[in-house]
Amino acid sequence: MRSAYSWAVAAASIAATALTAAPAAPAESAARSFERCPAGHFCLFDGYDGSGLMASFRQGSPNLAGQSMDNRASSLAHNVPDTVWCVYEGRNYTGDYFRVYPGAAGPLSELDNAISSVRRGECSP
Ligand SMILES: [Ca+2]
Repeated sequence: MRSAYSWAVAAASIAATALTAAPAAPAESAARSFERCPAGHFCLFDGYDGSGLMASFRQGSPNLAGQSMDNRASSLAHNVPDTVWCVYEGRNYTGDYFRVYPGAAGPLSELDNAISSVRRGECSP
């Protein structure tokens, strides 16, 4: 059985983040947040709120163990314009998955500490 989850709250989440990031956000807080994810990258974080270890991608990874992020990501940030990304429970883009839309930033609820691969583009089971 496969299931797909959409990222419904993404737009609201990134909007709130952008507001709090305004001019004089302390460096300490910025370093722990989703804004660490560079433009043009898709990022995974160990912590729920963009904190902890971060792995950033331009194309993806078939095995997140290579980025020390296997079964570890608890939140994500999607800073790639105009491109859907897909995260998978299994290695090599297998198992449960969900698609992530541009601008998304927030905690992983369904696949918390369970993602093992991720790639740019539409989900293809
Ligand atoms: Ca985690």
